[in-house]
Amino acid sequence: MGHYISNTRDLEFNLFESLNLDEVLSTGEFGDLDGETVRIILTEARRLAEGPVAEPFAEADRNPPEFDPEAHTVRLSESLKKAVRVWAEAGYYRLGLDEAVGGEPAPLMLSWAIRELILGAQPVAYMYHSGPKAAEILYGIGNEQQKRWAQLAAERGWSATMVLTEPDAGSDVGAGRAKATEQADGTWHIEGVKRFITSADVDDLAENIMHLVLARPTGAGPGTKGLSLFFVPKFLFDAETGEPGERNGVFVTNVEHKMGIKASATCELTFGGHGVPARGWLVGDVHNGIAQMFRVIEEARMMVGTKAIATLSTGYLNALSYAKQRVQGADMVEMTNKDAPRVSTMRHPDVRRSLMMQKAYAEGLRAVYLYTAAHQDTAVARIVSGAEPEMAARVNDLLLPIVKGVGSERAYQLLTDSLQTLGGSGFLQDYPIEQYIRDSKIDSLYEGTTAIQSLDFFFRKIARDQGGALGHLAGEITKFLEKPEADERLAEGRALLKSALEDVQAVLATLFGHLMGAQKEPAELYKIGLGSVRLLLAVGDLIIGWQLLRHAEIALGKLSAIADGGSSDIAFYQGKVASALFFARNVLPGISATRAALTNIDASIMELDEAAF
Ligand code: ST9
Ligand code: FAD
Repeated sequence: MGHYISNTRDLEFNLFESLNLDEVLSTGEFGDLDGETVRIILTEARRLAEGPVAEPFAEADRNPPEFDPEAHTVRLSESLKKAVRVWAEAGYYRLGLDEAVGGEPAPLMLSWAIRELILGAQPVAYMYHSGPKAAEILYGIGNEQQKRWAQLAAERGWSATMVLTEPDAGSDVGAGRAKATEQADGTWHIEGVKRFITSADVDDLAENIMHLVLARPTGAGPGTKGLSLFFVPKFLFDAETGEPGERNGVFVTNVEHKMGIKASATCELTFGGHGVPARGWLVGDVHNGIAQMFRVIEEARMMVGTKAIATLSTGYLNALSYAKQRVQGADMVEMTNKDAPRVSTMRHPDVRRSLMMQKAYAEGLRAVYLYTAAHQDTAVARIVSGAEPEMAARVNDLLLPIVKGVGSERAYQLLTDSLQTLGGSGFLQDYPIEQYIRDSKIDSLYEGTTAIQSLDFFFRKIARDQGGALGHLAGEITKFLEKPEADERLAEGRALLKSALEDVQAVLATLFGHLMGAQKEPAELYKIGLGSVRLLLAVGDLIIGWQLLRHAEIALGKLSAIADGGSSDIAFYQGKVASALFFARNVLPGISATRAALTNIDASIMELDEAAF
């Protein structure tokens, strides 16, 4: 068996039983795609992901990209390239992609469900194949000529990068110094050094690379608003056919050695430093770089969160499989009987506690990213939460830092529990979990660290939105709590969810108090900075708890409808009910502790002399 264990049963549950995919498809918004076809697609994509795509996971890790400093090229392992090609040729990436760049109509929640499979099986393969998505974005924001180039790029299978970070500009993108100088022919010359650029070279996976680059035009102002977005191809190309020609002046000048995702080429990229100008084209003929780049960033943040969640899911399922087989010790109730039969570790309460926590977070976070994806299509959002198009976009915006920030933090935290389930064996490279942990640590770092996600969440997604999207979600949670026909068996879970909602509202009220207070006393802002990550995690737990209880209610309904006592679905639905109640009883009360800690935030550490740390 390969390393990757998918959970397509849960994906189907989310899509069909929770998010009403059949009703969504019956609107006709997505052509003649039907439920049966979706199930076949999921089965086939799973087969590919668990099979040839997952196969070189460890090998690609042990044989990372090799950099040739003379030629400025990167060599990738052959087996990894094969996995990338297998996935690309299967064409699942076309689902939900704009038809103008070769896509096919499909709800984005289906597209993300399929992306979970590759992100769990071989995440770097997904990244090496970001070209079509980049082409879609360029098509959306480019001028007429650039739209045509985006189509050529998609047809010809070019790959892509997003190029923001510099040695002195990481979280603070606005500190970027790469400069752009306009030429007489309307093109631009880009100069500067960017670092940590993913897939800046892809060996022979693609004939050309579209670098989407932020740089500051001569005379432009400071900060992010002074940055513009440039399309900089690796090779200059025939504008009509896309046929690559001369080498453009953008070269890989280093490849990093990393803790994880070693198979991903993380490169230093130098523009205009090798005697050849790096020619770029101003995207859309407008100087609006940061807003344009955020189209790419939003896509990538969703990807990173889904990657983390996919990894947690396969980590949990690997741990579960091990615990069912590993025999060690006696059942606790027989702990004094030295002749008692030995049992599998799955019988030990602490192993069960840990596995149930992993299951609850893996499935709860899956529900959250798919609920978010449901708000990326207006027709779907209306069915799922009654959100009109404008509100659907705001809900998606609000949830992105949860998917990315909470998804990555919880996945890394819980994956250490997956490893622990295997005891010492988990520490070995014979099992995939040590690699999962190394590979997933990056998810809380790139695309904006967790601190950055939390600030985005509070200041932009809540305060600037005047609580609109949050109010919509809170309204949905309240509707669930007050449903007249609610199942009594979930009464305790509902009560715990209700107090979690109240706790989160109290934390928000406290932080808003500091925001108001900052008008008179700017240092009040520190209190928000000291509490924002805990707020993000608390809201994440609240939404996970709500989604799990919603799922439990659906499961209880299904259980009473199942006549055949032998159905394998019985265990699946029972698991849904058990994990929802477990999460409500064991995690949601923790939000009260966050409330207590944040009610009276002590900001004195901001006054403390650095020498005292
Ligand atoms: C990275 C890549 O880490 C990781 C791996 C990628 C693998 C894929 C590689 C291939 C990609 C190819 C592309 C294909 C497509 C994608 C496929 C994915 C696989 N929402 O608050 P202000 C805008 S890359 C929307 O004042 P500051 C907005 O226009 C490196 N827009 O910010 C706003 O103006 P306004 C990732 C937002 O204080 C303007 O920014 N690096 C949002 O100037 C200014 O806003 C990071 O993520 C938003 N949430 O700057 C940097 N926020 O207000 C992290 C801002 O008028 N740092 N805008 O609307 C930050 O995010 C900072 O908070 C900051 C602060 C830079 C925004
Ligand atoms: P810093 O910004 O120096 O942050 C250091 C610490 O300070 C963090 O804990 C951070 O949370 C905290 N911090 C910083 N500012 C604040 C603040 N205002 N408030 C609170 N805390 C703060 N970039 C690209 O452009 N393209 C890519 O393709 C790409 N791929 C990458 C791949 C890898 C493997 C890696 C490691 C990075 C990649 N990056 C890429 C860069 C990545 O996005 C940055 O590393 C990230 O944004 C953080 O920037 P930094 O590393 O400079 O950390």
